[in-house]
Amino acid sequence: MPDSLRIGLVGHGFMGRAHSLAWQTVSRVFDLPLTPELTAIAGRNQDAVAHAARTWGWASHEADWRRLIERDDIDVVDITAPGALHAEIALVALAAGKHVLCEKPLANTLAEARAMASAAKDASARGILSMVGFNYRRTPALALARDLVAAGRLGEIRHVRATYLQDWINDPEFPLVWRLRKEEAGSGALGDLGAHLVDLAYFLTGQRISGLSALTETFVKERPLPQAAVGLSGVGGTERGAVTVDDAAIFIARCEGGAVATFEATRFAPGRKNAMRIELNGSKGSLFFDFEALNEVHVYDATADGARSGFQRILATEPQHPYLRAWWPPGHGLGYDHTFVNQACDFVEAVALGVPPKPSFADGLYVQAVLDGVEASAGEGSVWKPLTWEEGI
Ligand code: SOE
Repeated sequence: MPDSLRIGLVGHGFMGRAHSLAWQTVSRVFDLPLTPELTAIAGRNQDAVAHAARTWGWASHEADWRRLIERDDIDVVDITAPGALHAEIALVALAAGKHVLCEKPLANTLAEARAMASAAKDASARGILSMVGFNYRRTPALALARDLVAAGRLGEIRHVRATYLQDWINDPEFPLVWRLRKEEAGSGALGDLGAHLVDLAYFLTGQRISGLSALTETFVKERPLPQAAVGLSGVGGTERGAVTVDDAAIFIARCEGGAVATFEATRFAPGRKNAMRIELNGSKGSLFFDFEALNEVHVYDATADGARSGFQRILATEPQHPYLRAWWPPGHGLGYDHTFVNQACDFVEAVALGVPPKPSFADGLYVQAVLDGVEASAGEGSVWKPLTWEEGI
């Protein structure tokens, strides 16, 4: 029986649930050198974290993440708390000699991300490893797309075209949850959705962004406070608060390898629930991926016989495709949750081998620098060519 890897999870929201499922499942699917154990989960709300421990199979629970990190029966700290807590928890965990998996984006600010990347580099010299949870990299079709680009199948990459569209706050009466407050979330659609696009563009092409121009918009400027918050103030449900993050972020960029790119992240695309799409155009061909059909990647070979040209739909479910060695027979498909199980597999294998996993905190710092650049560019009003025209032309 492989040795245990004792996990301590911080947070019990959507990501806490996804990570719990992944830790429960990963050693039942992949043949791993270490077996993750769900040792403890930490959260501020005692009733909620006790319920999460029972429901998701954690052996114990803590009211304070600091107490969890102090325990000598914890090897890994998995951070799924809101972004405002990422830096403090990661720095304390690394100093305590715990391996760290931190949800994306790495931090709420560039300064925090720099401190985390520096601490992770020092910790790595002591054999303490860390990774950022850009889970979409673990979608087999996207991992296959990366391999095709790395093998030169698209030639020189000239365009990256990435969009991530949701609509869960299109209703102006949706309450002012933590993701809509800068002090908790750092940014809005930009950091929550745009961070995935920035990381994927680098993951797929190996090219980093060297410069950009951006705009952001907040369509709904204030919202009703969440009932819990109102309850605390004792006032009836009429109190409202200011939205302090972007609802949408759009930016154009140049990449180090010569590609030009467009990025769009919004939570105001009615009907688009989790629609992430990325397309690459190169000198020898193109490919596109749409998360709403996440087992497929479509590839166009510009060097093929014109009479037979067209996009080829590759169903990334063959045993030789990334991660599929452990899953189902061809054509049975994977889902969103499998990206977290695949992520847990990569993390456990890296820890067992003592090899720094990717994406590293340094990769997370790069993404944070792009997010910071977008907000700086948007804040300066971008380089806009004002357009005027005379009526009746
Ligand atoms: C909310 O927008 C969210 O849960 C993101 O935070 C995740 O990263 C994304 O995978 C799904 O949507």
